[in-house]
Amino acid sequence: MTFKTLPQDIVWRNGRIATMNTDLSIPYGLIENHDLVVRGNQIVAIVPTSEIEIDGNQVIDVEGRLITPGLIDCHTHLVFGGDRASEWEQRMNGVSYETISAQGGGINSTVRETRKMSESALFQRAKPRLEALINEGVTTIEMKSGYGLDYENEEKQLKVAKRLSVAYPITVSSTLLSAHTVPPEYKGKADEYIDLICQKIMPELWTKGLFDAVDVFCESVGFSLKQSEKLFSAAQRLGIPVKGHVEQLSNLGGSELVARYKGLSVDHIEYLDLEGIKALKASGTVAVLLPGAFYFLRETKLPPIELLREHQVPMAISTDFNPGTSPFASLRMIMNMAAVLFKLTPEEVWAGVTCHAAKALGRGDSHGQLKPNYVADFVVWDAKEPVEMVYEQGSNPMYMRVHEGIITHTN
Ligand code: DI6
Ligand code: FE
Repeated sequence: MTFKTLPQDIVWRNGRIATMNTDLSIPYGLIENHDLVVRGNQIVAIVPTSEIEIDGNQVIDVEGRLITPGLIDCHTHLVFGGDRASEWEQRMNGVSYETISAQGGGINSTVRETRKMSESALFQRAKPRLEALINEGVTTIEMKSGYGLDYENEEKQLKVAKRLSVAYPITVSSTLLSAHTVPPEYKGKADEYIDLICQKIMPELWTKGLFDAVDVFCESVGFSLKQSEKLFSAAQRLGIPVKGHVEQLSNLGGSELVARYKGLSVDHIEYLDLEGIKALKASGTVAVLLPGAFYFLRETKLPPIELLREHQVPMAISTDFNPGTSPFASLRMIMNMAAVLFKLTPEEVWAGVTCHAAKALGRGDSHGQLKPNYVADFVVWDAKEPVEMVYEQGSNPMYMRVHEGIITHTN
């Protein structure tokens, strides 16, 4: 049967198309000799070149290059004030974390700096990082609050994320992470702070449409299981999807909690156990792996990759870009780390930054794969094989970048 295009369609021809279709049982869902047909911001067909009837369309010949879905960075703390380079220098010179904390370092130093800065200043600070990610092929990114820790400053961070999504050709998912740490004015009163989030920050900023999901740092140095559950049940009453920073430094059972609330993702999970994995499988929650933080903190406890694989829990990977534990504005480099440090296969790495990352953002039915009715977000690479983008670092093989059907970069 022949596919007939409409005059305004754009036909992408002669690509090796790594569809990342989860239902195709070929590596990377890679197909050749097919045309990718884009109508407006959507893919309408991927059909054999011999079975298409073209009527005055624009045909773009990519001359045998590789086409993949745009990269999705599903966990970042991109918007913040100040930096922690000097603090890190101290650490590298042997000063202990306790001493640095006692001097006012750590997360709360970023909170102080973020609170001081205006929305415009924060926007300027985030720009180069976002541009770096866009320039290497990222088309969807998640950004968390969590350095404001009061109503005004959490709102300010989320507004910056919104402004970035308007100023740049990129799709932004925003996450409320007010439960990142207890702010100084609530020291020793974590329960009261959780109440503030549940009663004011979350419902009011949700009503303003400033975020898409709620996150918590469930850890002995963050919030307890009980406090996390209180947050999740308040979120559930408002119909807000949840996710969690869990099992990063110890196993509190945060993954099972997220799973019980049918959460989108559990992130970090070095200390995840079999019970947690079974719960994730049952709830369809994505396991988000963050090798940048693992590397930067010189961790040695690996996430349970083999068990996740065995139980077919979808694994995503992300930069976790943040000033304290993962100052890496390169998802490509993180892809390499996921393979080398976490022993993911290159195909798993690709799924981790496309289809599975989309699912971690609740966008699994519209992003992260190349197939009809999906958003036309893709990258044409000056490469033949998907492994090349995992393997070589430092050079940039991005040849063209397409966001919502529109070419944003050409080489
Ligand atoms: N886990 C982390 O690794 C980061 N946040 C979190 O919940 C640390 C963020 C920071 O140090 O600023
Ligand atoms: Fe994080």
